[in-house]
Amino acid sequence: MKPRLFQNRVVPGFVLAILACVLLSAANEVYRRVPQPAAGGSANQSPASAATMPVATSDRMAWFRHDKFGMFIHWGPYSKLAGEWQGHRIPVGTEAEWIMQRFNIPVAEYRQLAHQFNPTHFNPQEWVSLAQATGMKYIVVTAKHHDGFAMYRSQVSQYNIVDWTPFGRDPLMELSQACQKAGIRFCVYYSHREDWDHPDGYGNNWDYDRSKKDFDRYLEQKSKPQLRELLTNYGPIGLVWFDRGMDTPEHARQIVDLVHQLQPRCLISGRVGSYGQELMGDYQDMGDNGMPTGGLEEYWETPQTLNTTWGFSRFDEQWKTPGNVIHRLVEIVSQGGNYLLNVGPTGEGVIPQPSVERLHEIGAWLKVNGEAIYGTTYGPVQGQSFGRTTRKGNTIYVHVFEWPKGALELSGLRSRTISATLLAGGRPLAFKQSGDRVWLTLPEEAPDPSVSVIALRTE
Ligand code: FHN
Repeated sequence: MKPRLFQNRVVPGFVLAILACVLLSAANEVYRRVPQPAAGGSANQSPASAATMPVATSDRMAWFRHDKFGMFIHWGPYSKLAGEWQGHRIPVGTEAEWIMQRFNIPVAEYRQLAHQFNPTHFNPQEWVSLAQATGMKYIVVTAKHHDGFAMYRSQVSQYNIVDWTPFGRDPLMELSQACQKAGIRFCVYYSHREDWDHPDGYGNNWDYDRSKKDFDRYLEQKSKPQLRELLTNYGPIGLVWFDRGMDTPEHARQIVDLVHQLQPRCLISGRVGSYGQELMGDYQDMGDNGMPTGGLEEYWETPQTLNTTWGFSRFDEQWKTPGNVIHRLVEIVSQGGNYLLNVGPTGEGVIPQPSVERLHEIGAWLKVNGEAIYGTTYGPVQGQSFGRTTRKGNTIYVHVFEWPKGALELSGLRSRTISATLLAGGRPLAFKQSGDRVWLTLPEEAPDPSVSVIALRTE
């Protein structure tokens, strides 16, 4: 039986329905019909005719399998609040992007706050260069989070960064172009079910009366048309990161079909909907910050924070160390997974300095040891106390967490070792092999304080 990783969180509900009618009609005003994309699309779009062409899953997954490491970006009007609203603080350890829901901020008020969102320091090239310097190969940016605010130019609703804020720029367009130029895969997060702004969206039961919601209306008025815009106007999209599942398999199927119709090569995250044994997306997502426990048979990914929140909080200083992140990366990749590591830019559009510093250190490690990560598969030798292994062709990469004194013993090898080399510095190591056991002679000092890697070329 295939393991299932998706965890759908239970949402706390508070019903404050006093303003529901007023807000319902006000919010409806800004949702309007969007012109359908013309068949064929523009030069950088997937042609509509390609929609009918099946693309083999393994072919579509090739980049995902190879790339291993991506940058998650949670950014929206909540970033400006930075974890505090009217003196109420989001406790450290919980998500600052949930501030609207946590304090039941009325839609009308949150909309006013969003009016003031003006990230004038946003520089897409800087973000993309940082991702590159970190060794990240794809970027997943929030096009719309649960607060319902579109971080791109949307004709579906004026409630978007171009029409609603003094900023007036389309950061997703700028990021997609910067990504394309740099050779980084551009991907979007889209909250397809949860929407606290739309009267029929899931999750806001403090402004809107749950019993009056028509979820299909939300899907047709907002979720699907906005996805259509994203998949039509922003060039090739590597994957759409859906979150928190869907109410029914039928609705999830509609979303999947829509993506496939517009961009057949685009991948779909597992959280689009998962029903018993049926995975509707292309790969599994673990729970937030989840680490594998072994035995995973499918393509999978784990989204993780660098401190404890996704969206920016000025109170959260609980940063993971670069060493911890490198350990996680190795652990994840040694079990065949991908690591999607989050940054939460500020309301001004700046990635916080503690994140930048950590990412540079991780990037420095990957510069030396990247061949033991990218394009590798499960390690052939699992469950070793000293560290982990990955494999590419006939090379086994031994990632040493605990550097032993003098020699390292490795058991469970099925082939003869031809050479052993430290990736840091390229120094060859003496070794002996007997059956499935290899003894490697090590220098006294670990070349890397976090994880040192030895490449074993085998027959
Ligand atoms: O509710 C979201 C949360 O804000 C964040 O986007 C994470 C990222 O994996 N996903 C949801 C919770 O699982």
